[in-house]
Amino acid sequence: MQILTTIAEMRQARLELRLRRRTLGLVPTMGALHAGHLSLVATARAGCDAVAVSIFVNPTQFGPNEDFARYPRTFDADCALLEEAGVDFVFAPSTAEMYPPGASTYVAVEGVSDRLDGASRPGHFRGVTTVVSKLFNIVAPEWVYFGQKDAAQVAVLRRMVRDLNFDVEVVVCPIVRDDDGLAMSSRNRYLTPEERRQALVLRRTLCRIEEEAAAGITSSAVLIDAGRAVLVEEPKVRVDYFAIVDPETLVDLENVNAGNTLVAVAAFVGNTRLIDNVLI
Ligand code: PAJ
Repeated sequence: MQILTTIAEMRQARLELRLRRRTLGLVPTMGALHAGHLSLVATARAGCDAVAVSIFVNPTQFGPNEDFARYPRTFDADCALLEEAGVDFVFAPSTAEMYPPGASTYVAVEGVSDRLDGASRPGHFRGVTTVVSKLFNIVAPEWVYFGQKDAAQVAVLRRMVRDLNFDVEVVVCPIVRDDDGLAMSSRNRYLTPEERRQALVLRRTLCRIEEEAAAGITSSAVLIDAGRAVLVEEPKVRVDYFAIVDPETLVDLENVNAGNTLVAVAAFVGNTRLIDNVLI
């Protein structure tokens, strides 16, 4: 496995693959890797000749009062996991490599970037779409792998790929959970044992909605009420958003659209913001 820290090295590696007619899959990450990230890597490994994983804690997607400075950075452990997973390239540029002084160009997907996480975290998705565009230009993968865990991010990035005609196929992988049902996240390591227990209410809420929908309830308002009845079981969990939306536009749905409905929740457990979702 090669660890590349400059854009020039990454471009050279891509060029050599192309000369050998090898395809490349990219898994963008911010590191602090867990089994969720590794499931994306395994899917890429199965579908591409070569796999690149980027590790870059992207400052432009963090708000001024968010956790950029304390975001977990576990580079050596990440590389060990990626080596084990059969990854060919780790692209780990510095902040200055990605954003040289004076960098002032952004990619913004209007509308959809302002919903769900975009509504709570102004500017977040502009940072995501900018860095992912840059990664596409640098790594030039045939396939890129994202997790359904970040459902709003998937909607925004799919829209960007379509609108800007990026020559890359987006593959979305299912949410990986811990045994207790909590969706894996790099931020779970912020949780105290008590907060971790409280956080399980998010999964229980989504399961309740799934059950009610399976029983034939289609009204979003009725389903949200059923979900809220579960959420209040943990009064210390502060809901940020809880919505039933179209998975492509992230616009609220009055009624569940069988097979094409996203139920998404975000909440603060202590100071940690967690998200989870289910497609019904
Ligand atoms: P990060 O939070 O590190 O996540 C990297 C990828 O792993 C994302 O596509 C995310 O959806 C996926 N992922 C995280 N937890 C998962 C889980 N439990 N199951 C399945 N997939 C999971 O998302 C980002 O980084 C950044 O915004 C990035 C796209 C890298 C741009 O900076």
